[in-house]
Amino acid sequence: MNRHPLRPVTGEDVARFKEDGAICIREVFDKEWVARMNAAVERLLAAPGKRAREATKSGDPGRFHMNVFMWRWDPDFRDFALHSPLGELGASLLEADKVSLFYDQAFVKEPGTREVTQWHQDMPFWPALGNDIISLWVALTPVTLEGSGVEYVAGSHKWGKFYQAQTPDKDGNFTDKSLEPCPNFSEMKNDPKYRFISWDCQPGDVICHHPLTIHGAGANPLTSRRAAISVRYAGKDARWDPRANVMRCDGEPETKLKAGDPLVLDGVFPIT
Ligand SMILES: O=C(O)CCC(=O)C(=O)O
Repeated sequence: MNRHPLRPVTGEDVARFKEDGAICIREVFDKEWVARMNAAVERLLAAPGKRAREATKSGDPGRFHMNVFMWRWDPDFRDFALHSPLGELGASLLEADKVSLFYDQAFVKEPGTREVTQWHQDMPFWPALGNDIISLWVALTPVTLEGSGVEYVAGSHKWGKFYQAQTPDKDGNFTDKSLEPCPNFSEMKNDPKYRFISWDCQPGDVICHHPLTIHGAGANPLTSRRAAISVRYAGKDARWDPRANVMRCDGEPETKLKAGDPLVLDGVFPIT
């Protein structure tokens, strides 16, 4: 299993990431990693644990499963988040010497799943702020736009917008009414003001995005599973910011960190 990305990140990659707020880095993982993490996802689906979210409406076909903080209880997810090429990839794109692990999240859409991932930004969901946080969305199955590939509005991380969070299962605990809802960018596909970017992925490819880049994904009408794990890492300017209406983190960081502290904490947000 490879410990470093199979090809180095280039200066051009860093520049493209800064410009668009999203980039696809190909072949980060070897086949052994992909097989190991697909097996880990299979186990997760069978025994999802206490942080699972199922966004499939009752009676609908398929299954839209999400989960978080798997690294804290599953050794394979732990190795994947802490001892895989991801830390180095995140640090390279953030131009940091080292990064800390913020959290990991699984996104699985079984064949026939109708539920979409609405257009959103990530940061409004989080007890964190900062420019130097990166999400590394690792494709574990072949992914096409038609089969729920993630699509991004290029450059939207620089708009100065902070849209209301809305989870796919419509959890009201995340709704900060003082924020504007995120528009439905699917209705703006022909508007020349916006540039939409997406990538067909092979297992082991990684889409890397900034926490304010607007993104979303469609249903999965295909006959095969779409599975990805998004691992989020924090760099230099990332700060703990425990606002109301945000995600709760495992490991009780609220008892040890105060607002404005760096997003680093032994055993909770560990350095990779
Ligand atoms: O895979 C998906 O459907 C959504 C992924 C996502 O929103 C993320 O990784 O931040």
